Amino acid sequence: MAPARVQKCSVFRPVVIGNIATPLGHRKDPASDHTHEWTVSVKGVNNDDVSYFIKKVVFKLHDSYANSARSIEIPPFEVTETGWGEFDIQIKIFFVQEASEKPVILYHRLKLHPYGPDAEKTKAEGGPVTSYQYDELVFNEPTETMYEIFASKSGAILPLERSKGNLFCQRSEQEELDRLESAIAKIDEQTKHYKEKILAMEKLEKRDSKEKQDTPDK
Ligand code: SLL
Repeated sequence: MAPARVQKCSVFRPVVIGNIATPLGHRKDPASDHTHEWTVSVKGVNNDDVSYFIKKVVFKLHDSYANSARSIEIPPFEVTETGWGEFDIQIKIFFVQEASEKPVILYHRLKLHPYGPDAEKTKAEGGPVTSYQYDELVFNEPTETMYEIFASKSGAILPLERSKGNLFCQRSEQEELDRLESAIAKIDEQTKHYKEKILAMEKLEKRDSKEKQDTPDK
């Protein structure tokens, strides 16, 4: 029999997926083309436990890796490897049996090389490169058992401020909203500007064609 579900209820849990990569530097094996060591992971924000709702994670690596589907059944849900190239990692998240949910598939582009505004600096220092993204797993109408489990664990509320090791917090969320708001205002302003420009051009064109009509051919 299908498990009873809590109607009209939605519960979410934040997760952080991504990778850290470090150049091998002097640890590089001259006989191998591998240049970096990296770890891809699925974690809770602030390293919160996620194993009460995630049962296992299957990381599907590039086919150039032996046993490219890595199934991790106990936390931490992560895979450490060495390699030379960046590629998309398919991350299939399986939930605990009580959830009675299908697995969810997310993707992460493995990053080895510095990017963004500090790229040159990070490259020069040879420091680690990180690429993490925040996501929310949503449980619509969770089973009653799962609802009880969620209710017994707090975990949907982000910390107020950033800390070493955790970038995702209420402040970063607010900063993102502020950036979106100012980007929208900028686009509105540009749209207005171009609309006015088009209207002015249309007006000119109308005037020109009217002038042409009014001037009889000689
Ligand atoms: C690229 N499309 O060309 C990507 C492929 C492949 C990454 C990246 C080594 C695996 C191994 C490795 O880093 N593969 O030797 O086991 O950049």
